[in-house]
Formats: sequence, structure tokens, C-alpha cells
Amino acid sequence: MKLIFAIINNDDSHSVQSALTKNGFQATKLASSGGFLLSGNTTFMICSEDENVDAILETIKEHSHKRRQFVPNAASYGTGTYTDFPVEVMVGGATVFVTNIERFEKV
Ligand code: 2BA
Repeated sequence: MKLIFAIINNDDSHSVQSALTKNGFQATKLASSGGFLLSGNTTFMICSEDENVDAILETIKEHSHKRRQFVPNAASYGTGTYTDFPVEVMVGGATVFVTNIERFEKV
């Protein structure tokens, strides 16, 4: 079994959630925020059988869009990058981590 963490833009989270549910995949949504932009995003926690991982990633990919966002100056202090103007970065579609689950139980 695998545990998938998928970090999604808030604007895509409803669409991703609906598609996962429609395709029969159970997910837990966590409110999270990015360390760079310091803005809110959504982390999905999805436990699945190994053979469903690709279908889940495909569903997430289909509903997560790339977008340009501007980084306010204050957000770049930690990186050592100091500019007078906001910096444009490309965000998304989704940042995904797939990990092994040693044991899964509902008690
Ligand atoms: P943030 O940390 O707010 O990052 C937002 C976007 O800013 C990133 O988009 C990337 O394009 C840019 N960015 C981040 N750190 C940067 C840096 N040091 N220098 C220049 N640009 C930088 P994504 O890569 O699509 O990431 C979206 C969100 O996914 C991130 O939000 C963070 O919450 C999460 N994430 C991405 N990579 C991660 C990782 N390796 N570990 C944990 N979370 C990660």
C-alpha cells in the first residue's frame, strides 16, 4: 500500500477532490501553506493499493493547473534573494510524494 501526499493550489482543490471521489478514491484534505509564497495551499493525503497509484496521479494531474504567481519581497528574505520588485514564479500543477505504508488499520 502507498500513501500519497499531493500539494495542490487552493483554486484546484475542489476539482481534484470531486474527481478523486468520483473515481472511487478516498482522500483527506489538510489546510497547508507553502514555505516560499507563504500562501495557503491544500495537501491531500490518499492511502491506496499500489495498482491504483498511477490512476490517482493521473486524476490529480488532470485537475491541477500550472499558474504564474508573484512572490512579494518579504517572502524571498529567507532565500537570500533581495529584489525591489516582486518575482514571478510558476506554481503547480501538483507536488506529489508517494511513500510506502508499513501497516494500515482502521480500529
Ligand atoms: P511554496 O513553497 O509557496 O512555493 C511556491 C512556488 O514557488 C513553487 O511552486 C516554486 O515554483 C517556487 N519556489 C519555491 N521555492 C523556491 C525557491 N527557493 N526559489 C525560487 N522559487 C521557489 P511548486 O514547485 O509548484 O510548489 C508548490 C508548493 O508545493 C510549495 O509552495 C510547497 O508548499 C510545496 N512543495 C514544493 N516542493 C516541495 C518540497 N520539496 N517539499 C515540501 N513541499 C514542497
